[in-house]
Amino acid sequence: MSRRAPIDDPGDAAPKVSPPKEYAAGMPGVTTALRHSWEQMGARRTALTLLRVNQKQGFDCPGCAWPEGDHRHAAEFCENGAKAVAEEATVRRVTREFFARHPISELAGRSDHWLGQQGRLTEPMLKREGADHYEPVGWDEALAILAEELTALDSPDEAAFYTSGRTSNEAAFVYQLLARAFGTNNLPDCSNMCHESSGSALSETLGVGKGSVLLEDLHKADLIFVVGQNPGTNHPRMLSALERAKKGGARIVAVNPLPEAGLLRFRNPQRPSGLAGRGTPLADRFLQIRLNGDLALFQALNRLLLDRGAIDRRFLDAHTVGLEELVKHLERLDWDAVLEATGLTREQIEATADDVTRAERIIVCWAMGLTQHRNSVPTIREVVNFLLLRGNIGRPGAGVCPVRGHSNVQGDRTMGIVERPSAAFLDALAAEFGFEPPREHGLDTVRAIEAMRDGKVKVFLGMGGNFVRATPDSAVTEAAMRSCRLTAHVSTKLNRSHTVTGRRALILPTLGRTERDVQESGPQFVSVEDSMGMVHASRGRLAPASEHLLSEVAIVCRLGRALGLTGFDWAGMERDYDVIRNHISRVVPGFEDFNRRIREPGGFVLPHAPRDRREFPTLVGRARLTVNELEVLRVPPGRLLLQTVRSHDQFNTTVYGLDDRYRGVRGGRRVVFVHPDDLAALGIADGTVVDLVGEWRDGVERRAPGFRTVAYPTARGCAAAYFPETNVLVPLDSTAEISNTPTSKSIVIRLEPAG
Ligand SMILES: Nc1nc2c(c(=O)[nH]1)N[C@H]1C(S)=C(S)[C@@H](COP(=O)(O)OP(=O)(O)OC[C@H]3O[C@@H](n4cnc5c(=O)[nH]c(N)nc54)[C@H](O)[C@@H]3O)O[C@H]1N2
Ligand SMILES: Nc1nc2c(c(=O)[nH]1)N[C@H]1C(S)=C(S)[C@@H](COP(=O)(O)OP(=O)(O)OC[C@H]3O[C@@H](n4cnc5c(=O)[nH]c(N)nc54)[C@H](O)[C@@H]3O)O[C@H]1N2
Ligand SMILES: [Mo]
Repeated sequence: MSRRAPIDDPGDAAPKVSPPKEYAAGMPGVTTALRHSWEQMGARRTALTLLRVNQKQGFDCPGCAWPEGDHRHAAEFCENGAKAVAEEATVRRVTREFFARHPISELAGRSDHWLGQQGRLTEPMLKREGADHYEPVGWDEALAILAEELTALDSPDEAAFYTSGRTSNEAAFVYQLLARAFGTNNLPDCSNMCHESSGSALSETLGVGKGSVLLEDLHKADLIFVVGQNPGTNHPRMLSALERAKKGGARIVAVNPLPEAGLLRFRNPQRPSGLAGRGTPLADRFLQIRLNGDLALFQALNRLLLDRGAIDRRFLDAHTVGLEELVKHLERLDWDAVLEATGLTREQIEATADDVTRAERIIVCWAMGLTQHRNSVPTIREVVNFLLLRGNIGRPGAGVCPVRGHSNVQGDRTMGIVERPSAAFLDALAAEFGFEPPREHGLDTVRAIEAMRDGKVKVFLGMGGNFVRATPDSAVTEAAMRSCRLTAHVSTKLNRSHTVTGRRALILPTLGRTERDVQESGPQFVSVEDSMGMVHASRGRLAPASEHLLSEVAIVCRLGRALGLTGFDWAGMERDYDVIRNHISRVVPGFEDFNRRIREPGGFVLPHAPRDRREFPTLVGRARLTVNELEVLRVPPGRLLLQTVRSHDQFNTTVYGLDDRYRGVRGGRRVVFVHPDDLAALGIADGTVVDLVGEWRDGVERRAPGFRTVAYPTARGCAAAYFPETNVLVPLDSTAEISNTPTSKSIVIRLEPAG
């Protein structure tokens, strides 16, 4: 690890800090959105592009997976959606001259922000063995090299096919088909680092690994929990739904170690009064929980519901198993452990239970604050217990709401991007295409890194994403990538993964959501599935960033041909995406008559048995209440528990800018938020520059150098800093039970004054 700050962000060393904001969006949000867009696109392109985001004839916002309502505003986007669009629709370009000027070794020292600012990739590039530069290469040659390296492997399982969650349904479907036709289920994806824990917990307990609520349910709920989520930054349009729920009388309970601005107050930029007014207070109750305290909190609430006889016996008898064991377990609840784990008082928890017993329709929303801990799966199972106890699944205004990240991460899974496919899915694929797909389970993200490290995976192909920056244990992961024979990335923008290469490397530039996709049969559209199981079409209108771009679908189909995978209609699927959709309609349940229904305005909603019929397709045919052991995560004295979060100015590894407006940070990202009393106890002043040093059982020193301490009202004993700068601290083998998700929200660290 180098101790120097990134060479191109001089301001990064000295961020300016002011008190955090108490409300989200409103006028500052609108002006920031427009400033970013103008900088990247100019005024005319800004107007043309932003007006088409999330419209029924437009393109799906490439930002988050929050659904669009039925009544769309002319401007159905948010500040951060606008930044995501501007990032893609930018007029800046990365050309062959750029790569001639900048050796790869130099690019590897640039910050994520600088790399992203260079603009859109314009033509395929190849790094030959031993070279320190990328050079232009034609598509045919690029795909021939990829095919040659894949074919030369001793086994198809020596390849890994990664996917990030922006890939459309059509591209995802052909991509998983290609991997399986080639012979492997090695399909790691960003979900492995994201909502895998939710999928694991929900499939086991409810039989479906997705959320059970629609947007209108949020409007009808009378109590909404927002747990481990920062919607003001990451799902800004969710605030409109919460505001509407409140107008209808709902109460909101926010559970978070940080007093996030978006949870406290909201000024709706879609309404004139929202720009200047005081805005709507959102959270009625703010539970400032310690990191990792949520299992304890929900267990305590469940115990109180039992004590008060406030459970729905009829529902439980008719639809669930496991009540007796759960009751026995909760009777032994250790309140001291609950208070220690949560950092809350018994009164706060009792008062929350009062909210619960008064509510008829409850929804629990959550995101990464619940999914990225060692005990995430048990924690989410306990949330399911909580909802089941009062019959809050499968009726209007109630249910589970894991809020997804990438705009099509849920759809990619539905299309078969999963390393452990079900037998039913493989059977359907076999029947449709007349081949025998591999049955052995493949590698998830963490296992793929281990396999590269151990020389067992030698070719890496990334469909989008930024693998070396998004994954944990940066030093280990970078070495693993460098040991590959070939690393190749289908990308829109330059990122760090292009600079940490195997012996040979390829950059395969592709169309973005905002762009026209014209194939031999004419203009194409693609489809996506949002966080609530709504499937709809997305059509780009802008001219492609370069004439040399291919769509993701075209790249995959041409690779299929280059690999000589016969018996698949690669050319036909590339020519006309309707052909792909016809295949999907026969393979994936819920997509019957896909081509007709996707053309209906607004699309269609996928079936969800628990939501629609209170049927639970688990192994036992009923919803399962589960017994989850409460273990308090104790941190040694003088240490803190660190969570790694997003600033307001980034999309995962894409850094838009160096500000985090709501948290009061400007002009820098190397900050660590710590409670003032913890700083005092450690004898470290606010504003001191420290190294963050990870402590893990393997004794390896993991150090993230040069972070400015910021005294901040977070929960005691907890710290927060931004990812990806802190990924170096997340040990590769520190993962969640069952889901194997890196524990990016609970890392034990110490602060060392920088030398
Ligand atoms: N603008 C923008 N939008 C995005 C993204 C982006 O980077 N930028 N990323 C997209 C993606 S892929 C995803 S997955 C989502 C992520 O959306 P979020 O999950 O909102 O993202 P994080 O920044 O990881 O924030 C985690 C939140 O959980 C809280 N938290 C952390 N640990 C705990 C805990 O133990 N308990 C509780 N109760 N709370 C905790 C943190 O304080 C923080 O508020 O957003 C998506 N949308
Ligand atoms: N420490 C820590 N680590 C984390 C997290 C955390 O909270 N803390 N969060 C995790 C989560 S939730 C996630 S989802 C992962 C994200 O992991 P990834 O999905 O791998 O990362 P992104 O930063 O979203 O990927 C950005 C890149 O995608 C490419 N791209 C953008 N649009 C397109 C497109 O339309 N097509 C193609 N082909 N490429 C495109 C661009 O080149 C861009 O540089 O990170 C995880 N890592
Ligand atoms: Mo995510």
